[in-house]
Parts: sequence; C-alpha cells; structure tokens
Amino acid sequence: MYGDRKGSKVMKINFVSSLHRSMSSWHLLTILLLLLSLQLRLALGSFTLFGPAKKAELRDQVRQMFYHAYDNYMQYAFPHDELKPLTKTFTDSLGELGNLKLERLSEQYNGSALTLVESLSSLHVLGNSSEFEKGVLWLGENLTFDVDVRVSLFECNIRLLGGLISAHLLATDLSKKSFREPYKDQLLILANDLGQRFLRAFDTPTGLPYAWINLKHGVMENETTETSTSGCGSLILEMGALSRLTGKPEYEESALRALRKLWSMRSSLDLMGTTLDVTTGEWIEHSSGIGAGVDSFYEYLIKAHILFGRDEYWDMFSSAYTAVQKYFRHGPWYHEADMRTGKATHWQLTSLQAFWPGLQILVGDVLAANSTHREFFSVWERYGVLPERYLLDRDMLHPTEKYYPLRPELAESTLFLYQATRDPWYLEVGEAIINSLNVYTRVNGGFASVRDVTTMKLEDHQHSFFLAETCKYLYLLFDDTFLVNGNYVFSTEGHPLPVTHSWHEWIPSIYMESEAFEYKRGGKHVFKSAMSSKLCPVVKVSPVQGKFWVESACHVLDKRSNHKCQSDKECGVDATTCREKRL
Ligand code: DMJ
Repeated sequence: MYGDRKGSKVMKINFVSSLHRSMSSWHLLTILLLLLSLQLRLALGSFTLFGPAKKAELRDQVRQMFYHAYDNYMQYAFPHDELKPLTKTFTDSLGELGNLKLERLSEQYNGSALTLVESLSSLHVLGNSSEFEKGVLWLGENLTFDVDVRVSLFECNIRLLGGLISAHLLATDLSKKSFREPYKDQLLILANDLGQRFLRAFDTPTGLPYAWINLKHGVMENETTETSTSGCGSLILEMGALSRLTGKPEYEESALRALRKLWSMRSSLDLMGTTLDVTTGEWIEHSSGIGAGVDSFYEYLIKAHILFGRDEYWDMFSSAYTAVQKYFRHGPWYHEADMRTGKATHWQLTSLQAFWPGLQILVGDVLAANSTHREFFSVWERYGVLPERYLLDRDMLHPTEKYYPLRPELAESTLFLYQATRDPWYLEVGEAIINSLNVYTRVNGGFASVRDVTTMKLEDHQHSFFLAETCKYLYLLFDDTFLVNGNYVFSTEGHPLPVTHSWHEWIPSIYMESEAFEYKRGGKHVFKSAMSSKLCPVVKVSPVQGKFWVESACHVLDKRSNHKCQSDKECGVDATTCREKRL
C-alpha cells in the first residue's frame, strides 16, 4: 500500500486526549472500542469498504453530480458559455476571460456553448451516446467562431479546440458505435476553422504566440506582448492532433516552433521563468514553480511524447522534470525558484500544483507522487476543499486567494495514483472529495465555486472544467471501463486523445508474440511474452509476412530494445494503466 495513514494516527491521538478531559471513562471506553473496530476494518483491508457495490454506488453519485451540473447548464445557460448556478443565469466567460474591456464584446456574441463543448467527452465516458450525438449535431449546425471577441489563446485551445478534437475522435471511433446517424466530421470542420484563427497569433518575430486574439479580427492593435510559459508551451497536443487529422502541417509546426523557442530560453539550470515577451523573447518574470503560468508546459512535454512518440519531447521533459525535482522540491512540497540561480523565491502551495503527482505517475515516479498527493489531501481535509494559495513559510492562507473554483487537480492525481497502485486508499480520498463537493458546493442550480474556504461562502460560477475534468476524473476513479478498452492520454483539460500507432513518428516498438521472457508472479517464475502478460497493452496487432506483430503502447519505453528488462529500473511504464512494469 502506498497510502500512508500516519497523519490520521496523529489526529486520533490528539482527538483521544482532548476527549479524555471532558468525558466519563464509560464514554471513553465506548469511543475507544469504536476506534479499535475502525482500525480493524482498515487492517483487514479496504476491500470490505470498497467492494464492487460501494464502487458502483460512488460511480452513480458522480454520474448524478455530472447531470445535476449539466442539466442546469442546459436549462439556464446554454448556448452561453457557463452557468451561474446561484442565480440560474449565464456568463459568456470565454470572452470575459480575455476581454478586459467588456464593451468590446460584440452584441451578437451569444457565447460558444463552451460548457457543452467541454461536456462532450465526459458524456461519452459516461456512456450517454444519445446526448453526445445531440450535442455534436447542435454544434455542427450552430457554432461559429466568426465573432468579434477577444479570447485567451491558451483557454480557447485547451477548452474549445481540445473539446472539439477529442469529441471528434470519439465520434469517429467506430468501435464505440456512438453514432446512429452518419457523422460528417462536423466537429473537425469547426476545429479546423478555429485552428486557422489561432495561426494569426503566431505571427511574431520569435514564433511565440500572442496570449490574446480576437477570433474575428486576429491580433488587436496595441495587444499586450506578455504571455506565460504555459500560454505558449501547452498548445502542442491539440494543434498536433489537428494537423494529424486535417493533414495540414501548419498547426503542429507553429506549436512546435513556439515550444522549441521557449525551450531554448531555459536557463543553464534547465529552469523556465513564468512570463515572457513574445516579440523580444526575453523573460519578464524569472521566478517560477509548477503551478499557475507554468504547470501545463511540463504536462504537455511528457504527453506529447506519449501521443506523438517523438524523442525530442522526452528529452525536453526529462531535463525539465529533473530540474524541477532538483530546485523546486522540498520534501513533498514544491516552492518557486529563480530560474537563473535556483534559489527559492516563494514558499507557497497552490491548488493548481495538485496535478503534479498525476504527472509523476506518467513517468512511474510513484513514491514521490504519493507523498505529495498525501500532503495535498491533508490540506483538503483541513479546509474541506483546496484553497487556491497557502503560504507555507507563514503557515497561513493567502489573504486574497482563499477560493476554490471546483478545480479538478486533486481528483486527477487521485485517479492516476489509483490506476498505478490499485491501493483502495485512493478510493477513500475520492469519496472524501465527492462528499465535500456535495456538502459545500452543490446548490439547487448546479455546483458553485467556493469564494472563501474559511467561511464556505459561495460564488456564482460553475466553471466548465467541473464537467470536463472534475466529474470525469472522479467517475473514472470508480468505473474505468472507458480506460480498459482504450489507450488514451488526457489533455490538460481532461479531454481524452487516443494514443494511436499511426501518430507516432518513431519506428514503433514491435513485440513478437512468441518472444517470451521470464518474470515473477506470486513468487513463481512465469514465462510469458510482454503482450500476453498484459504488461503492455496492445495498440495494434497486424499480420506482417505471415506472423503476428504487436505494437507496444508503453509510454515510457523499456530500456532494452528487446523489451527483456533485467531489473525493474529497466522496465517501461504502461500507457493505459500508468503502472510500472515489474520484473
Ligand atoms: C483547467 O482549465 C486546466 O486543468 C488547466 O490546465 C488549469 N486550470 C484549470 C482547472 O483548474
């Protein structure tokens, strides 16, 4: 088991001693017996707590939460961008995100049905093909990007472009038989149109894209030249996928050129800053960490490697990851540091950082992931949800960032840790997250963000990522049917992109079914091939010259080209389950 329950033991000791002062010994005995029985249940293993019935019950609870959020959006906000659940109205937040001057919003702008676009892949994961199909047909007929609205390139990319591309791939996946009527690539046509509009942002002397564009007119006059590392370094999954799907290389080329330029700006310590100027290619903010403004840059390096197989992404990722672990990590926490010196600058925990353990699972760094995840969960338990920012050096909440906008990161890491370890402790974490969301954020009109974690006062906003990510990750934690038969990488917005051999640029690793190797199972030596032992899932089996060849989907490849790892360290990581292969 990876779940360390030390923290809860300490809490129990304090709990018992304070009770002792105020209660009779008879009461104390009763409580001790109760605690003992709880301890016994835990010692017997959580299998009794998390049998199939309990998992199904929690899955159904999440399904119900998703539909509470979705139905209210459809009733009160659609086709606008997001739901205001307290007043049961809407906000065209995609425009607002980028539009500091609201008067610039065109009067005809009625939103981009953002939450519907973001919900499609979740509807598919939940197995609701008819609502999925209805959404696709509506978007194909009604959605237009020819609107006079200034948007954030990053947000538009991860939410709209990613949502459209993922849903397109799911719609065309015939094996899922999700469509009753013939699908006519409606979503891909929309994605291509959006991609064309994005290209204008890349027209800079450095190739680094502007952070903001007007969807109708392109980059506006006097547009700010400041952007963030994640803003120009997390475009490659969506734009690369768009190129593969349309056959138009310009999307991937633009995103890759920007990524290479960004990487060339790293310090001699392999550290990045947080903000930069797209015209000069100079850093503006030299301090950075793994949270806001940088987070998905790291995520997209490893995920681009998984999706496209290019070694270049792995090389960038492994250097960047090593530098993070070396300069930012302090025990389970990650502080910020100056990219030039590696010296610590800010000691803060931010809610966005909670994605990091999930990323660590992708590289098989399970123990480090568990220790950080555990700390984040203890903060969740302390406040009931995760506060946006906590000052580690002063041991206090950030005075103005006490909010929790229904973010998914802790649920995301919990899912990946559970997939990697199957430790039922993570199901308990998932259950606690579900309970908190229902107790503190569920209102009659949907789910509302928390404005202040100390008072649990709510804010009138249901972010679209609650449907795209939070609900999806929690659902998959209790029912991973969707993952079992597929092999996906999730975008930073939780949109699944199938890992397919035809998108891989390297010569794929080929397994021969007959090529057996020895490994240990339950103390016995077993002779099996990588494929038949299911250590690496099959992506494609094809007959070549009369023999069956199987392509590996391992996203961290075995060290040896013949896949016969001699030690655990030489074994790769399975892309679907994120499990490290073991001897
Ligand atoms: C989402 O839009 C994405 O996960 C993004 O990468 C970070 N922030 C939000 C969720 O918190």
